[in-house]
Amino acid sequence: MFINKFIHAADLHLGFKYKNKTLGSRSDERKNELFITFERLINYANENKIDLIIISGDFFERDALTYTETKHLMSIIDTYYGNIVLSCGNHDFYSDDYLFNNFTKNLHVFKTNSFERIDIADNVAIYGASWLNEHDNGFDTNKINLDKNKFNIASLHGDLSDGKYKIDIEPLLASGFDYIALGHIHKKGQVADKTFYAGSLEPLDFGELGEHGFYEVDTLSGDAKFVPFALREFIIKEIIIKEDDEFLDIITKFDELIDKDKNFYRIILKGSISADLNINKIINLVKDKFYYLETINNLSERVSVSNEIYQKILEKAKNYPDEIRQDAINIALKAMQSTERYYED
Ligand SMILES: [Mn+2]
Repeated sequence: MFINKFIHAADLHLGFKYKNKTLGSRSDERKNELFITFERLINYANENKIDLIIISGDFFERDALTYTETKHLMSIIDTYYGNIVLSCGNHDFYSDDYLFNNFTKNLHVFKTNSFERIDIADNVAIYGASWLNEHDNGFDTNKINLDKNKFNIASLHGDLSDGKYKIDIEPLLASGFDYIALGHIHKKGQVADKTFYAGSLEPLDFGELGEHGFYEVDTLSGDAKFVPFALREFIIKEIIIKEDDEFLDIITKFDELIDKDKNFYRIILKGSISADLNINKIINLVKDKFYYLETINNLSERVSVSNEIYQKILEKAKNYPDEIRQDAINIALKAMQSTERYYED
């Protein structure tokens, strides 16, 4: 068999539980969507004739995945004509009682923390290692003598910078791999020569902004193309409200946000708002346009009195002692404000 293309994905975290319902009423739906996207990934690979999927760890949540979910996962894998190669991460570390042992023919799992080689095609060699416990794995990553007639892939789960998840990338770079597939950091991107983090396939929370998906790698050219694939994005945006913004201006600022019916939005409200306007009422009016909306209110309330009245208050306050002057001004402004509104009505 000859493999033209393969997919590098990581950090699917299937079975992930939103403790304390951190995404509110969308928590259970999001958990389910992680499975849906894995199924979409398999369909994508089937439709595009991609023979190989490499998953660089945290495929599932070892502690959380239920028996029913495990069976569901197996049934999805069974629909794939190609092969999946998994190097386990800290969330799905390998042990003898591993869930997937002896269940699926086309799922190949690295079973030690030193490099093993899996051959599933004539032109490709896949090296990888797995986590054997939750902490302090200590990969053995020595320089490897590669068969340069093949496209050599390495797959690992960990962090290139210091810390307990550290992996030493130098021996791998020195070996001359054609592609190094990493997992653990949930943000996609190239981090060294031919070395990529796929990022989480679906972002899990507001700590994982931006596009999410997988890399599709061509074994002839060596090109790695990022394919955006996640169903939703987590977006944090500021809305700045100006003192003279009126009700409709503020509504428009919410309306202008894109894909409101699809993405997870966290809006940080900044600036100042006229005291005549109730921001909570406005949020209640717009929130139905959003799939998910949470707001952080950093607004300062503007007191709306005419300049003439404001100057009068300042004039009176001059006679007050320094310590209480500002408080007196605020109290007077609040009082005048209600009076003004009364007459306006
Ligand atoms: Mn992870």
